[in-house]
Amino acid sequence: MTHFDIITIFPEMFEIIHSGGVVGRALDKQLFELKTWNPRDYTTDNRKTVDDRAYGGGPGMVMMVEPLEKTLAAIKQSHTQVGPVILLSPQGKTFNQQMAADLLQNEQLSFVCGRYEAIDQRFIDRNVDLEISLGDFVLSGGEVAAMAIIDAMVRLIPGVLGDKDSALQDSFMDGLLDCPHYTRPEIYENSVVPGVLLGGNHAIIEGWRREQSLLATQKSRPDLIEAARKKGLLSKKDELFLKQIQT
Ligand code: 9D3
Repeated sequence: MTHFDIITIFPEMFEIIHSGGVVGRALDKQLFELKTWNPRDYTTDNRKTVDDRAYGGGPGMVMMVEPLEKTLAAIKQSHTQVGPVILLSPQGKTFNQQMAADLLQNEQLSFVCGRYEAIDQRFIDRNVDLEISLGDFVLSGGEVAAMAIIDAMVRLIPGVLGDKDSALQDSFMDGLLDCPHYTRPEIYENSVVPGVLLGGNHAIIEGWRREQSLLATQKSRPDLIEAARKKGLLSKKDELFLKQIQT
């Protein structure tokens, strides 16, 4: 069972994980364990200080080494087997589905959520094994990123999703974007459901869905088409369809 240990000065943000949804249910079923650790609990001054001004000047505060390192020591003491220490950071490697699967091989993971402008580099150099970013945009801290990563990982734990959802996940793993989906009513105002989906011919429906996936991927993520091609995931029929739509 994977143990997620999260270092954060905002542990309340993680309470949302317990309430409802696929991940909340997985927690109830004890399919993984999640614990938050607050660096303020590992301070020694009356004000519980975890940040200070930057050497060299400049705006913004920097998270101090000692409270973070003491928190990490407490985490390590609480486990017989410890895994990598991951810092959520805009400087990190961009997260993806493959990283989610790879990280799940660990029995325990420690996530460090930064706040303020930065973390003292000595904490990073001495303790962090891997830095992960969600992408090129600015968040207020690492907490939302840690939740996104844990959500992606928990979905991959056996027993968390039903069989139907697992199959869906596999189809995402073939590297293309999903096709459009429809449910009742058949006509909404003037918008109709594509006729092919009402015909009941499953081979034709699957062919249409594949084409729609290729179309959606070509339109918003052409890089994924090229990646799928390199992995040999595109058939002759797929290539013919892509040639047809490029004009
Ligand atoms: C605007 C502030 N930046 C100065 C150049 C530095 C900065 C410090 C702290 C930017 C963001 C943050 C807080 N972000 C994260 O902790 C974070 C993050 C993100 O901002 N974007 C994408 N992924 C991540 S993972 C953690």
